[in-house]
This record gives sequence, C-alpha cells and structure tokens, in this order.
Amino acid sequence: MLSIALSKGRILDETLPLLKAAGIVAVEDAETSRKLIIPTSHDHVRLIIVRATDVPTYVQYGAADLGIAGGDILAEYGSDGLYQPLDLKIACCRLMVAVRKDFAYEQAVRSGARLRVATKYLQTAREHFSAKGVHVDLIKLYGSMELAPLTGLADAIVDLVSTGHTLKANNLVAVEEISQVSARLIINQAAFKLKRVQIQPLLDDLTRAVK
Ligand code: PRT
Ligand code: MG
Repeated sequence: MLSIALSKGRILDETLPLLKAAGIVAVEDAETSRKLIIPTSHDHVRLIIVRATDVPTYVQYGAADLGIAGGDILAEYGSDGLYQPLDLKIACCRLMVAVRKDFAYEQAVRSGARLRVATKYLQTAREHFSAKGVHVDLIKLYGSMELAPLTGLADAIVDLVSTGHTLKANNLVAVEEISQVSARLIINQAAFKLKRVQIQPLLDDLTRAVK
C-alpha cells in the first residue's frame, strides 16, 4: 500500500488532475468528505488528508510514503530525511514582505530602524532579514497576517501572495520578494528504497503529467 499525504484546498485541487493523469482517481470527493483516509481507484494507493504544515511530518516518520507540500512549508519546517524528486509546479505563489501603502519601508530599512514583522514563517523571515542586516522583532501568527499592519500589531508581514487581491483589498503593498514557491512531491527515503517497485512508476507518471 502507498499512502500519499496532502492537504485540502488548493493543493488537493491542483493535485487531483496530476494523479488522474497517473491513473489514480479518488473514490469519493476528498474535498467534501469527512474521511481522512480516502481510497483511490488504484488498489494500492490511498490519500491521507492532513493540515498543510503536517505533510512533511507524516512523510518524515513514514506514516505516509509520499506527500505533496509547498516549498514554503518545506523551507520553514525542515525537510530532513525527505527525498524531493519533483517540482509539481502547482499552487504557485511568492513569499513576500508587505506593508501598509503609507509605510515608507525602504526608508525604514535604510535608517536602520527596528521593524516589527508578523508572520507564520518565523525561520524563513529571520534568515531573510538577517541576510539583509535588518533588525526585526518577529511576531508569530497562525493566519490572516494581512490584519497585522492594519491594526498596528506589526510594521510589515511576510506572507504568500498569488493574485495580489488580498493585499490590494487591505491597502497593503508587496515591497520585497523572498522566494518563489510551488508544491513539491516528497518521498520518505526508506519507503523509496523498500517500495521502489510501486513508487518509481508513479513518479514517472507524475513527471510526465507535470510536463
Ligand atoms: O488555510 P489553512 O490555515 O487551513 O492552511 P494553510 O494556509 O497552511 O493551507 P492552504 O491550503 O491555504 O495553503 C497550502 C499551500 O498552498 C501553501 O503552503 C502554499 O505553498 C500554497 N499557496 C499558493 C498558498 C497561496 N498560493 C496563497 N495565496 N497558500 C496561501 N495563500 C494565501 C496567502 O497566505 C494569502 O492570505 O492566500 C492569500 C493571498 O492570495 P492572493 O491570491 O489574494 O494573493
Ligand atoms: Mg490558508
């Protein structure tokens, strides 16, 4: 049996067509089902539905053989012991620094001011600002980062941007790109050795589907 861990929402939406191209179809609507383990048309493949941030953990411990996780999550929470053979080129976005429209970011940076930055990406943000030599106080949030500059909680946020509509709707502007993000296939290294016969054809099919 092969288990693939992935999260509901955009990752699942954009993964289903790739799996279909590999001959794997969920037997029920994974998006609306309350089941957390979804069988597929393929006798030996099942989907495991977890929070986006939990995908690497399931694969690291081998509770899932494979997983699909955003590059943002892999960079932030670590990808030790994971084999990352394929960029799926789905759920694409950019990790950006954003501020209120009326906040003079460049000036604040040049003057050496200490910035308050709210984000769920503490590790990634710390590395980014430290490489730039910018002093920051980081505030950990779990969602709706966009609210932080509007309420005075922070001067800036580090968050994902895809269409830019959310920033715009909240009078925020992106001022710096930290990285380009897309979802990757991750594989437990031991599983890749022990279940190579099952995993390799799936990997080949997915590689073709991405192209
Ligand atoms: O939402 P929930 O708290 O349940 O979990 P999650 O946010 O961890 O999961 P989900 O499904 O929202 O995101 C899963 C993965 O999708 C992320 O880890 C990214 O790799 C990828 N992804 C791609 C995105 C976006 N695009 C994206 N736009 N994840 C989140 N967003 C959010 C962003 O945080 C911001 O609030 O969408 C908003 C901005 O979108 P635009 O289109 O208005 O710019
Ligand atoms: Mg989300």
